Amino acid sequence: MPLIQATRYYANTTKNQKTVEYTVDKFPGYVRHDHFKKLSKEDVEFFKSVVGDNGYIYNNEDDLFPFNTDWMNKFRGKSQLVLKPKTTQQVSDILKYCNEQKLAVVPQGGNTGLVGGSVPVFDEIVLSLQAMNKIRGFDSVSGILTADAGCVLEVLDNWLAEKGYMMPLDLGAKGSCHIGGNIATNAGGLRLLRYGSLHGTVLGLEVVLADGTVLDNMSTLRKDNTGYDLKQLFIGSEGTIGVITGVSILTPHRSKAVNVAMLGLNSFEDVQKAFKQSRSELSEILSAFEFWDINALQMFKKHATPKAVMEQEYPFYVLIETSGSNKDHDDEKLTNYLEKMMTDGVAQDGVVAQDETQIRSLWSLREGFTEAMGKEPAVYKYDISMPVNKIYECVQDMRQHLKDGGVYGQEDSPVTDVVAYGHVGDGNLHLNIAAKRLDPKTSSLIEPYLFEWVAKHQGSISAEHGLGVAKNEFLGYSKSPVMIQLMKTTKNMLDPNHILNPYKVISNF
Ligand code: FAD
Ligand code: 2HG
Ligand code: ZN
Repeated sequence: MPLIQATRYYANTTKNQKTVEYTVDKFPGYVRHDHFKKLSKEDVEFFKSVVGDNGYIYNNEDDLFPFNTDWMNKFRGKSQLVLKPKTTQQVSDILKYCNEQKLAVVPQGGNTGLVGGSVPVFDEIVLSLQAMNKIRGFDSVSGILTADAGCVLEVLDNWLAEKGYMMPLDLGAKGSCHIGGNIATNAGGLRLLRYGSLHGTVLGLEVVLADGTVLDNMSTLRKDNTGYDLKQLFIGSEGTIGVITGVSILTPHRSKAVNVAMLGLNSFEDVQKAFKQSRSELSEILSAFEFWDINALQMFKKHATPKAVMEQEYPFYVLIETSGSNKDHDDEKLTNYLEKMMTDGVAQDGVVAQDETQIRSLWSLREGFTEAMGKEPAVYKYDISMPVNKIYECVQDMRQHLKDGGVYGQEDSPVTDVVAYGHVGDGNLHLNIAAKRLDPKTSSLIEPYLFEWVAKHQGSISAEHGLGVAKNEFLGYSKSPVMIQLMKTTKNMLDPNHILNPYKVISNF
């Protein structure tokens, strides 16, 4: 099975200040909480005394723009101040002051979040962790890494590679996202199937609470059953109850043998068969099982230099990665599996990467869909989880629903495509609806229809990206009233003045 070489896809992510609308203009309905103070010159003077002359950006529209605008160019705030503390003590001094003065704050990592959680809605101060980027320590026996929260995921992974270890998570945004941001969003990514969620791999956290208190829970223990596991609260809390400043994380050994294959299939039924079989045949060496549909491939080709990785096109594709310690053993297992898939008629075609460059090429196709979608005039982005056998039913149902609603299927329809990709192994679908523009009719056809569908099938309205401002009002589709009340009680207890990331996750108190 030869690989037809794919070229790496680099997107143009240059943001254009003039064309990105403010969140409050685009999505009217937000009201600035009037108990928040407006930033004064005296406040800025105080912050300068904490972070020094190079630790802030104030009142400079151009320099503030990248911190005010999210990765998708969909959400834009109006902050006049970005703070870049270098130490946990500085974060503590900043939050203590903000809490006393009732100044609202948005913690920000690499700003790659996809639900508008990392940028202000109004004039909240941006607290960027980018200057807190030091590795604190590494135990090469246990594989436990301690680091500042602002370390970039890929930088950590490359650093660990030299020691024969790797980060237990990987995602397309690895070159920009921070480990603190990953933890704050409880990011899943491409290898959750193998290494599990951050709720398992994070061993300890250092968190600065809203009033400036430093919660030092930088445990490097794998076992510790002494009461409540407080760090878990902050994993996936999206900057609403504390600022993560330090991380202790368990890292696995880097696999000596990595193989990547891609299959072309005729149906989602076949995708499921291929997945089921991969679990039994590849078992302990299976490290990723990803899927996408033909629409995703075509979207990629529309925005990137065309690259045919297979001569013919198929309705579905899967990317399978194995990671093990014995190349011959893994090659044999993968070959047997692929041959079985072909002879059983489950797969119609397949390619296997022959070297590291080809492995990267296949992965960059899978990782490139988000950037390709980002080049469409408008995208309705959903990240849902459900039983695996429902994943494509959901996509087909949405296509039909949008056609029935008169917004999809005709030359002049506002919706141009309904694209699906995701992490099959995690029951996680990324449903992306491309449109000529965001319009109220299409929005009201999709929401809450999709969330009702997901809830009916015992799914989650946000599998891995979080709620931010994009999904917060729909929390009730995935959490019961009792759970939401407990979340509110927790928020009120840890951040009584609601200064941390207001308007996100839980909108009303
Ligand atoms: P930001 O975007 O800066 O912030 C995200 C949220 O976390 C915000 O609410 C912010 O307030 C909060 N936050 C950030 N840092 C801290 C901190 N130190 N303390 C407290 N709160 C903080 N996600 C997945 O789960 N799986 C994927 O496969 C995946 N792939 C992606 C691919 C691309 C191309 C892109 C652009 C995004 C992808 N994402 C994916 C989205 C994902 O949530 C993020 O990329 C990542 O986890 C966010 O990290 P960040 O440092 O950029 O955080
Ligand atoms: C992925 O798995 C990311 O590629 C992004 O979670 C998903 O673009 C998306 O919707
Ligand atoms: Zn994903």
